[in-house]
Amino acid sequence: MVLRAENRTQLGTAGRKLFGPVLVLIGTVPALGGGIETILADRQYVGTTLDEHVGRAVSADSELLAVGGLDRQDYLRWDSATSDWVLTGGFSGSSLLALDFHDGWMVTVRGPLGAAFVDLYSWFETPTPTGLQPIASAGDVEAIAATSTALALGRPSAFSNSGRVTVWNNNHGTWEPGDTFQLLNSEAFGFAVDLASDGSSTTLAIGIPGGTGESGRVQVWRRAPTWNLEATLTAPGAQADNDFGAAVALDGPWLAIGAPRHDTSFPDPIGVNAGAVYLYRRDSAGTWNFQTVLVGVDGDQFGSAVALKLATLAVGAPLADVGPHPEVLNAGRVDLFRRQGGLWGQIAVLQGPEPGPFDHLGTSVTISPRGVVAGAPEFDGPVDDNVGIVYTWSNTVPLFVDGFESGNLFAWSSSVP
Ligand SMILES: [Ca+2]
Ligand SMILES: [Ca+2]
Ligand SMILES: [Ca+2]
Repeated sequence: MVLRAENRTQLGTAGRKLFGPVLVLIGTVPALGGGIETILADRQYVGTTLDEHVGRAVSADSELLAVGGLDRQDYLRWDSATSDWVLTGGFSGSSLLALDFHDGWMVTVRGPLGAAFVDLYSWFETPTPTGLQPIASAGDVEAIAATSTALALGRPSAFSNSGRVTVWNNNHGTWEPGDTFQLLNSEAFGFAVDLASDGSSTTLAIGIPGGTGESGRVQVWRRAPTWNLEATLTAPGAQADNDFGAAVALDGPWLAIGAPRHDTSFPDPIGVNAGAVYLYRRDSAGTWNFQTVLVGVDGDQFGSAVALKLATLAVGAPLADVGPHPEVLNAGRVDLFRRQGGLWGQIAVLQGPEPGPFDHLGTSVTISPRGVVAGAPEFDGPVDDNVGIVYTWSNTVPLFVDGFESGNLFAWSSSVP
């Protein structure tokens, strides 16, 4: 089964655009209905200075939104009194490579170029260093994932043509170095990582998009209680230079893998680097089975970023042209899919209110119970270029999900505040 990412876009009335280091409410989001609709962002958070590239990285849960730029990291906290995100802290003078936040723990990579280090925080009212950092001291961490019990750091260029992924474990509040994963003679090992924990086991996905002329792979490891390689996945009909594994996202038994340089012969006969996202599902025997593939259109690089949570998949296509009249070149977009009965279908296209050429929306994307968040790090401000911007689309993620996979999204077995 092949589902095509719908390319139809329809811009509505442009929202009010304000600039400055505040999260600005710019509109309201319509309720989700049937069919594919275009949803414009309801809030935006804009960079302020030249080449700040705000939105290179984003991470969020229900209480905290973390925004990364080239020389800046900002943290916004959900204020239930005003029902809005409020800026509560940040860092500057650092070159952020990646960040993630989970279950009260936040890990960021920052530091001057060439000497980045990893910071680990517990988060209550303010970001509080644990006193254990830096937990890595190298300028080569490019991917991170975090849960309350484990961290994974991807260092794809750490060791020439090999790369490494290191795991740190939370031992009753003390973070300790754990196992190291490495694959010799494999380019870009650890370019993307994700972790999922279900209490008794931890799953680690390692993206290996490969080098020139190679097709990518993804390793899936499971710790219960020792690490076991459950699968090495390649795209069905794998092509060279598809970058399969450039983005990975785990959620329960589901794994989404981005291949942003996948070429399509259909629907576009010259769909060079249209991009694709492959979905796999783990069965009770521990086998990861290919389920479906979602594809972009010519040059979109659909699948450059993926987020998977709450039966929802958000896919960044940063080189998508959005329009319709005339199309804005490489403004980028985010496509939103929902799972129902084990099948995935597109429900929405997410855009900013005023897409600009080469904004690259969808370079980063994350899913919070409060909605989808995505970055357009080459967005131009009124004065300076490439200040970057982060958008939120509230109420685009279901609060209630059937955790037993029956497919009935309205029969809830868990709730997320
Ligand atoms: Ca290609
Ligand atoms: Ca394009
Ligand atoms: Ca720009």
